[in-house]
Amino acid sequence: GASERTFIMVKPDGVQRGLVGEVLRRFEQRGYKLVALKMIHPPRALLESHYEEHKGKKFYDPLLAYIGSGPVVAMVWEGLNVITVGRKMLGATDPAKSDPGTLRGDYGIVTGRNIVHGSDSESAAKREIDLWFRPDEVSNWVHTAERWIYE
Ligand code: YYY
Ligand code: MG
Repeated sequence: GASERTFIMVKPDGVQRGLVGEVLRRFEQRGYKLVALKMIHPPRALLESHYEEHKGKKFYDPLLAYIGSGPVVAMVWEGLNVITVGRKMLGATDPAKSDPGTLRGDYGIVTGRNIVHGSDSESAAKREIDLWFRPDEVSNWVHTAERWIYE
């Protein structure tokens, strides 16, 4: 929908490689509205909850070690179809299968260092936003450029 929201996170490799600005720039310049943003070194319990669907898989332990290895930049973006379009802007889970022009396709090489996370469905987006942000950390500001972005 028009005021759909998604959870996007620059992973520790993206932070270390100086890609925070690049991720922000792409969503901002596309026309999406940034409604929440913070840097956080995620505690283990938060990551267990965030990645609960992957518990028991062979990549689960390395995944939690990787995402817990340093600060991440967590954000919430709002706009028309931002969940689906955001996933397209990220590219495929495996950067080798991501098209050039996507974040993972431009900056990543392997799945285990794929720079950025994005919610994959409406239910995941809601769950992840509620997990990472308190309601008072999300800003309901008026995006005055909206009339030049939407018809
Ligand atoms: O949603 P997305 O991040 O694109 O992929 P998921 O299948 O949800 O996996 C989450 C995360 O786990 C992925 O971004 C990297 C890591 N991972 C992995 O290291 N190896 C795999 N075979 C699959 C996923
Ligand atoms: Mg996923």
